[in-house]
Amino acid sequence: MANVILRPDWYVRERCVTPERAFCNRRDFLKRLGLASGGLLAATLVGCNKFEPFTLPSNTQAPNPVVDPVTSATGYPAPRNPEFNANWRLTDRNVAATYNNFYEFSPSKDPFRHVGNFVTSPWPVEITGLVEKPMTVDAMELAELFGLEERIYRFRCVEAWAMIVPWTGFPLRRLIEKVAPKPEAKFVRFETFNRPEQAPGMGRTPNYPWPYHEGLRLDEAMNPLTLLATGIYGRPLPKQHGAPVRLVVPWKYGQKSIKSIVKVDFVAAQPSTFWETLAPAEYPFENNVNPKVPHPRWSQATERVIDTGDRVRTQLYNGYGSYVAGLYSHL
Ligand SMILES: Nc1nc2c(c(=O)[nH]1)N[C@H]1C(S)=C(S)[C@@H](COP(=O)(O)O)O[C@H]1N2
Ligand SMILES: [Mo]
Repeated sequence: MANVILRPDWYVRERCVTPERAFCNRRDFLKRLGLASGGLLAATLVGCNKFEPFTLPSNTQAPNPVVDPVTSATGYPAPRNPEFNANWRLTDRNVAATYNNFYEFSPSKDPFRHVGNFVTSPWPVEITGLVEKPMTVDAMELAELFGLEERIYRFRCVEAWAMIVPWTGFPLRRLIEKVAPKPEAKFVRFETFNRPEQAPGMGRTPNYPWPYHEGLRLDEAMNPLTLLATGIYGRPLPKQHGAPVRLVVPWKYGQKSIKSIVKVDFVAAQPSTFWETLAPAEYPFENNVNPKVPHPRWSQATERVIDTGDRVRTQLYNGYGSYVAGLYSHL
């Protein structure tokens, strides 16, 4: 994987393979972004068949209100873990911070416009359920308790877009070992905050099964790849990325990587998930990245890199088979 630099030979230019609809969706998105952000991110579009990536503002050193979180935190930047230091081209951080899924705030890709009233400190996280040593810890204390490191991971949404970003965090496994699960604990259930007054998307979809919730098998949660992330691009998470603490499970579709976690619950039976409850046929609990299993409404064979627009082949387990294939060898 270390030789996947800039444009490996399995890259195909997006215009060769992207369906018309994907182009037009992105064009709308760029148009909206360009109009409402007052030129913060300028997009250049030259016809429908050509895509120019974002032009960054020239003063990239100046604080950017979209991507720079207001809170200060210790431990940044964290040392990069050399095991996850592949020489991949990172996704532009401005693009990553303005193309998000966070339905509590917006069903479009623009949660960054709607997070203004979201309060992320103090932030108690309850770790509970079938454990010997339940605890409640503020997100600000996680760095001191568990340490922080940086890891560059591929990230793949079920909607067939992808990015490569440096997360700051620590293996969830460390937290699990600290609370000591009882033998009956077989799954871990995660829950997001429930504050419609701070999250305008919630009130607009009152029939959704809020708060957002997700789950992993205990062995998946214990896998060394599974991260609790508090930062991205060397800084604390901007709110739209799931401040102050989120999950990152890089071999599963992005919806498993639940944001702004308030509760981690160790349970005996497989928990429901937000998206599985909404559309069980489309979003099974396991949700592993697999190019051969199409979504009922689209192919998963390829994915679009969000900043360049390049279309690349999707890899089984998002390329992390050497870490996780053993979890599924019974299949
Ligand atoms: N609480 C919560 N977590 C969430 C979501 C959400 O809507 N609410 N969306 C998920 C989906 S579908 C994806 S692809 C990732 C997107 O993470 P990013 O916006 O930081 O790239 O967050 C996941 N975590
Ligand atoms: Mo997603």
